[in-house]
Amino acid sequence: EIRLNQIGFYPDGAKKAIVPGKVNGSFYITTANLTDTLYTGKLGEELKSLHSAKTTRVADFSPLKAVGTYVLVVPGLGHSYPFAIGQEVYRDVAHAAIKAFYFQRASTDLGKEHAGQWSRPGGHPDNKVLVHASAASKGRPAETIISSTKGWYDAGDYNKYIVNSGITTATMLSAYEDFPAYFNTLHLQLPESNNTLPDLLDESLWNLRWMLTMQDPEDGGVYHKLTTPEFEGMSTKPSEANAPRYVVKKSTAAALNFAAVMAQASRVFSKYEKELPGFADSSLVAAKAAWQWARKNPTVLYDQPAMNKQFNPDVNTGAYDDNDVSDEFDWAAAELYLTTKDEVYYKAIKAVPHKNMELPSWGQVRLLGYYSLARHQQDLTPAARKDFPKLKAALVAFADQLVKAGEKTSYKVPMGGKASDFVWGSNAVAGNQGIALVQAYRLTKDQRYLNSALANLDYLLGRNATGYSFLTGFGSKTPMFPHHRLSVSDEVKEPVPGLLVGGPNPGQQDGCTYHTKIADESYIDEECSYAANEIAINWNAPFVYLASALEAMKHE
Ligand code: 9MR
Repeated sequence: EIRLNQIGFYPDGAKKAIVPGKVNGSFYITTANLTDTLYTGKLGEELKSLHSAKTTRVADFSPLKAVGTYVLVVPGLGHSYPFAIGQEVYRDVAHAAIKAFYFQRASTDLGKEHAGQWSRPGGHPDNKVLVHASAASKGRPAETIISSTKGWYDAGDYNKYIVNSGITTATMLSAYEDFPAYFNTLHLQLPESNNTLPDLLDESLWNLRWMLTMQDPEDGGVYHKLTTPEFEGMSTKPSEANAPRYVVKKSTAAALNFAAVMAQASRVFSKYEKELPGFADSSLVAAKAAWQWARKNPTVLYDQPAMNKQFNPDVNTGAYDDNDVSDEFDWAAAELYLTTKDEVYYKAIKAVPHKNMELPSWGQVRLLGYYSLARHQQDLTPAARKDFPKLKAALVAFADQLVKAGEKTSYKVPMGGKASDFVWGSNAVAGNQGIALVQAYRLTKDQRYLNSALANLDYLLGRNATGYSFLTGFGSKTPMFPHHRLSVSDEVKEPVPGLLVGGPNPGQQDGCTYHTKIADESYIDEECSYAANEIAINWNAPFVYLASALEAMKHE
């Protein structure tokens, strides 16, 4: 019943655990074998928040700074899982969350030396993919065979979706742009680790190379996804999956998402011309062509049921259907502007800042462009420089709301401040809030933002109503049965490590048996549960950003 970050805490960082409101009095931090008491504290006042069923109290032991492994003891309740206090305490989770992308790679064997017990023969070569009737063009009529290899599997399924892999890749590239020194020395045991590119960029390239194949060279349009018509069986191994794969319908969202990511990639990889000759240039050409296509086709929304009425075969996999692409336009324009410095793109952004400041998610990407403008604030041209003070104020105000929310939740974390935080993939909400807070910290150097970001990492690693550390393989109580075909179909008991499950979601769209409807407890560790216990690349990436940012800033 004691909820805390099951990995641990920085010596000089805040250290809080949450206990049920029913207990009161003193608490103790002792050595893991319970023999020596290092700290005694008093539990805080009883807390109740809107979206939580139980009352809580905080056990704050921030003054304890000695490096070691401990437990927290509450008389009458028992003791917590062991946790560490140490420098670089999130190093391993940060590394594992990036390495998880390697495990998600399509079209390749994973060798023992890189994947350990999760090594596996490759699957989904995707060198013979069919053009779906919905995606046919003059140069590529229906059933044309194209090659579209590599990329990451999206989630627990084996399909590849541009919109979702776009925000994911952008989040990884943004982590690199914000903390290059940290990532330049990071070594992850990837097949490419011996080349001169940083491992994070090598991993990102695996998906960028795939994304580039998703553009129709004839007109610059971008297919929405590459997929089997139906999801494959839960126990199908990649090497045994042989259902035909299609590229499906070009969409405005896919084109803009692609344009944004390719523009950012061009910027990032321009420093690696020697290693990747021509890559930065061709990425920018591709980005511009996709942007032009979207300008000519601004309202081609992805509507799967409507598509299925018109074209064969029916496609019933993830839709990533977004009815409003105005934020995608803004994001693509911002990235193209920053890479080219051409104000034509900047002027294509509707208003900076827009009144709709929404937390990033696969369908809501406006702030990604704002973060990029902020990280390149030194290089802005006059039009953008003029808007920047207002943009900065808006980003800081956005983070202020999160800090405020964190003062009111019963877990004292920004996550859960609003009922709508507990959506499908709520753990990505926590991660993306963390990114917004890190951005505000970078703009202000105000420690409150960093403390709140860290509180959300605490949430993800155990300081939450479920008591789970949501990253597979890390923590004492951690998901063992994610809705993840790679983990289900292999012979290994432990799931693939470093993957963030979706998290509490009272929507319960999977129809599995949950124990409760209460928002922050609506989670089960069962394979059945794709609405709370699937893993997904767009949930992992904000975790990568958040954990890496905290580690990186330790060294700044
Ligand atoms: O993450 C997506 C979530 O926001 C949507 O509500 C949900 C239903 O459309 O789909 C989720 O994405 C899934 C995708 O469609 C297919 N691969 C697995 C994804 C994670 O569950």
